Amino acid sequence: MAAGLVIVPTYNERENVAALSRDVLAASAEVELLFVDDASPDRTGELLDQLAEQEPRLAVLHRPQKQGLGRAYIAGFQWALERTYDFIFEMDADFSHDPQDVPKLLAAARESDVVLGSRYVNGLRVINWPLRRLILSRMAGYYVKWITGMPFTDPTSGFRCYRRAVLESLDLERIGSSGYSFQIEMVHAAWRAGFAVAEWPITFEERHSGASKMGAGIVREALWRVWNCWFQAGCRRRPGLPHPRSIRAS
Ligand SMILES: Nc1nc2c(ncn2[C@@H]2O[C@H](COP(=O)(O)OP(=O)(O)OP(=O)(O)O)[C@@H](O)[C@H]2O)c(=O)[nH]1
Ligand SMILES: [Mg+2]
Repeated sequence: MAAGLVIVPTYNERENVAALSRDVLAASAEVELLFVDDASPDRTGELLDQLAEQEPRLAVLHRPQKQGLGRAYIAGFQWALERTYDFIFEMDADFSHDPQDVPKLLAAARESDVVLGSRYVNGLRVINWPLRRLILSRMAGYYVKWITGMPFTDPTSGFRCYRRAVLESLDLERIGSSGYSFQIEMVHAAWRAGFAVAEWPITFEERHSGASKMGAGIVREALWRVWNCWFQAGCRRRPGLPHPRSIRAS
């Protein structure tokens, strides 16, 4: 079995999945792919089943209804932990994340517990995004830093890699977010537990095709979830002591 599993949640991504899976699997021989589809009305799930029949490095998890990105990832993480993968990635289906970055994140994850693909570390690398999306994303980063104390520039990034020990150690059932704030909650849980989190520069591009699922509800959820993170951390704004299973402890 490969060292890494790239988990890609999908909802109406029919135009993207074939090319994405081809490019990710070609970019790194060390990873396999898991798509988690929430019964997409455009029948992305059926197409994925056809792709999986032809490609042994590709698997599909079907869920009966749309339950948000967070729930899809938790199901994907559990699937990964039932197998032997050491590095577990999150990645969007819409080509906002460059498949060529997968081996780079994997290399960085060998030196850290969590690697966040960051659009804003050492400069700004976002292509074709409307200004209001960019402002929202940057504001989210500052808001998270201000409330939780986490020093990362891009805590909402959806392109990242976790070392297996991190996902095994966190109580995944306690991660309550369904939308974007899932990304914030996950990195906060790892940081608070004392895992080493690194940021790795990535270039992010507006989706090539298909529609965004971003909406006001996702922003509202993130606004209060960040306060909830802080509260659950005992109102502390510091990282935890190094976790015994952290790479720093070995
Ligand atoms: N399984 C599943 N996947 C989802 C759900 N919502 C979003 N996704 C997937 O999560 C990834 C990110 O969603 P996007 O719609 O690209 O959201 P976004 O990146 O914030 O929006 P854009 O920047 O406009 O693309 C994509 O691969 C989506 O197909 C969901 O409820 N269930
Ligand atoms: Mg997107």
